[in-house]
Amino acid sequence: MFVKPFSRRRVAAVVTFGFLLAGCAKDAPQDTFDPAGPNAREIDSLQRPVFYIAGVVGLIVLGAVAYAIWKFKDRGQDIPEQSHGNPKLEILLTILPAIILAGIAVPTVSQVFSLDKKDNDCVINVTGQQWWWEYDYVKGSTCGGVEITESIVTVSELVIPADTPVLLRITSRDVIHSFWIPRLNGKRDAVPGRLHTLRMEADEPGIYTGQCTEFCGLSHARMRQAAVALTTADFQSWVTNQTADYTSPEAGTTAAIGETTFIAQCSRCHQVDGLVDGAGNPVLAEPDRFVYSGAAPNLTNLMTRTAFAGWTFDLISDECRDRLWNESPETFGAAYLQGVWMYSAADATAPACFNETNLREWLLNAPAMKPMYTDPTKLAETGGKTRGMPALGLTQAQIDEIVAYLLERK
Ligand code: HEC
Ligand SMILES: [Cu+2]
Repeated sequence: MFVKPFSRRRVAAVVTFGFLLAGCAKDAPQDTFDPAGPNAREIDSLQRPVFYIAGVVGLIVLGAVAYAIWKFKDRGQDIPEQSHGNPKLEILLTILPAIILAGIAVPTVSQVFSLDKKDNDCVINVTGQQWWWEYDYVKGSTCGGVEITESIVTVSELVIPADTPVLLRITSRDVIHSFWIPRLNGKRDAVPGRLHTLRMEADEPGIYTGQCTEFCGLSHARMRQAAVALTTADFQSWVTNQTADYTSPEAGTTAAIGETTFIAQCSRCHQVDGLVDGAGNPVLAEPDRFVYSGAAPNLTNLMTRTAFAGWTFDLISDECRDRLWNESPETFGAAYLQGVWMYSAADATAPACFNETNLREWLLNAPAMKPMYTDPTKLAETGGKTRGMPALGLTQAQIDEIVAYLLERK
């Protein structure tokens, strides 16, 4: 059957579908209309009235257009008398919007300044890179009473104390990215060579997600991020764990073999703090020699994170993720601090929540999981450097060893 492209039924279907989609916003984890911190609330309290006023103006304009279309429709009547200009109407239509805009400008400008306060001692450097975020907790900062006595470098999942403002200092190593956790604050561009600050605070412990909002290449959609807020006591435990001394796997285990494999295959790009080689020398990554934009994620405590590679692939199973996300603010921290070991029995030898499939797939062939990684045949053009993580041609046995080793990075 032939259907006219703009049949009434089609239009009705599109409109209904639009309303249905709008309904999806309920319970969405990245909803700006559902603020979870003071800054986001301040923005919400401004965007709502502006949205309503704009909505009313929009309805009036649409109504006037519809009326004019209907009233002056060509019914074969004479061409109306031609006139030019209507000073009264023009002045009115200039002054009215000017008043509305001035009315909106006053709270907007004052809010720009109030959101820009730099009134806290918890400073975290945030660096965007195709296609993940690096966080560096500045040594000497105090976050919710917890002192950061040595720098902590982590990836994608920003852990902060709840009920405490943190100051993010945001930049980029390659192209422009934009940092955005909708329920906690507005967006802030990450521009190479510039430092932009963003003050952020979460009311309660929990997990707040976001994503890069500046198109930054074909894996832009796979550049996500999360902020995890913990009580001060839990945040202290997190900091203690992140700065704990390195422990080598027990000799003779698969993980111990994995340590050697890791040094051979991975540590030229990835830092694991405290790792030493067979001769007892520190193993230091040199990602600037091998990665186009200069860095690779720090893997010291990989298993304390819940997702990886731009927070795109889960490191925990769907079931555990649902359970974690539904924890109350009181119980959230205890589960989160266990990483992939959350919800495991105390005597468990294997973590209950580990999403092994995703990590194995990644180690086997990362470029297949994120578009626009460097074509390995074109390495000459980039001076041997790759964008993203290369496929290393590992055997299943090597992957087993490395996974066993990484499981102890908790
Ligand atoms: C040539 C440099 C390079 C080598 C070698 C390399 N990687 Fe990577 N790896 C990267 C880069 C760059 C990323 C970030 C990719 C992204 O998110 O788009 C990454 C991401 C990862 C991640 C995700 C981390 C996170 O929290 O987001 C893991 C896990 C990982 N690599 C493990 C390994 C292991 C294990 C090896 C050795 C078998 C290895 N990598 C070898 C460059 C490298
Ligand atoms: Cu980006």
